[in-house]
Amino acid sequence: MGIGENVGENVGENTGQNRSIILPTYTPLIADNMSTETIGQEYVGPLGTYFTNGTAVITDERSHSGTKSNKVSFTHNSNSFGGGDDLVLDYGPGSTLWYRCYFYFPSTLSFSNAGGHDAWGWGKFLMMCKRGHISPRAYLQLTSQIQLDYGDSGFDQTKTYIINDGSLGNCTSGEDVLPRDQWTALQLAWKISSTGDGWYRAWADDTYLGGCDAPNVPDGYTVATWGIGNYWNGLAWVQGDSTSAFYIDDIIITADQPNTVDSGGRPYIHPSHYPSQF
Ligand SMILES: [Ca+2]
Repeated sequence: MGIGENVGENVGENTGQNRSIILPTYTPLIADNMSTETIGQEYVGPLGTYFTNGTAVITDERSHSGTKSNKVSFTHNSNSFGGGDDLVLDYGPGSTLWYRCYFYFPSTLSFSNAGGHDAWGWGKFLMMCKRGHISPRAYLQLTSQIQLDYGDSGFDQTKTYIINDGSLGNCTSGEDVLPRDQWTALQLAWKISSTGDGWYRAWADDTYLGGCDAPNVPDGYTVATWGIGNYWNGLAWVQGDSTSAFYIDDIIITADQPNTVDSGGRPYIHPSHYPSQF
């Protein structure tokens, strides 16, 4: 079963109160539906310190819950940065962080790039790392072939991978194609360890994309920084009829283990969980 085939009526625009199978009982670190943000202004985040460099702006063009979402834009032939922030506390070995966002990727959105710099077709999306954006960083990445225009073969075949830019290669199969023109929940979890029992796991809606062992973190390494669409390394490729903006809504980050599990019994933030439920 592919991403998006099993979400049924849980996904749709402006659904707001999607049916919840089990209400959340955990306490999140971040839960943001953009309701306190100002349309037309840069996203400031729940702590008021989110850094976007002008690329993330609140809009009412579409939303997953309520009336607002965060519209992230980038430009052709440029490395773009979707922004990031730090959590209040730091999380070291023994902690697990789950990080979930809803994304809306238009069918015209280009995930392609010019092929420069060090990313080679990767859009670095959900990101977690040491406070101050210090590596090694864990990413749920979205990838595409280089220099594709809208309509080119493969343009809509964007795949998902987990990587760690310290010492880990791709750890998911990359067989799952990202849905377009619908809200999709992407989620990355990281069990932080220095003793060999760490892991990464990823989901799209309620589909488990895969996971792998996480490298031991260095001495003194803790996780506090989180980022979205954090960055378009390799220079974005926006040519022909392709477009360069996507939407984010309903962010949840928790170090308190979710009380819902996927079909394999793995704890995760259920797609039906919303910031307004906390
Ligand atoms: Ca919203």
